[in-house]
Amino acid sequence: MERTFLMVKPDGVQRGLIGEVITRFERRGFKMVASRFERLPDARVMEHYAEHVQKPFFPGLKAYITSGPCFMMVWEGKDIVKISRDMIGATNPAGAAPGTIRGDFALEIGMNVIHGSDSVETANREIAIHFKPEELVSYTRIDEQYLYE
Ligand code: YYY
Ligand code: MG
Repeated sequence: MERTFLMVKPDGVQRGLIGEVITRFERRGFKMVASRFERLPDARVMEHYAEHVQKPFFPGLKAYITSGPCFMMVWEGKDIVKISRDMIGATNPAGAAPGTIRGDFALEIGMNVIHGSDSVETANREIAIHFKPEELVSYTRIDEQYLYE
């Protein structure tokens, strides 16, 4: 089953949106398989955002993402990478559709509430950066027989 890495960023944590984010993914039928609440160490920020380290916005991004704790999660379900990106909405909340997390809760590109992996390959890379294999819990959700045909 496909997995993705999701992270409520410091603005989402400070604004009390952890529960809102979890509820949206739970109700869609996805299954949380790992989580951790922590302030990200610098080294892991560099690894996580390796593709952005050289970009002009990176110093601001690094300061923001380490400004407070994040809520890190691994979620599982059919087509979760694409569906979760659709649920999260466009990177710049100004262009994020209403009904998406960013479209409902954010205004600016920097503080956009949540991170989600953008491809299956990225998801596997990001899960490995933030979690050990033994931290991922395998279990059956009781409603799976009414979610999967
Ligand atoms: O995957 P996603 O979070 O939607 O966007 P990315 O293009 O990967 O950028 C990561 C992160 O960097 C974005 O969520 C906000 C921030 N950022 C920024 O502050 N300014 C930009 N011009 C582009 C991205
Ligand atoms: Mg990205």
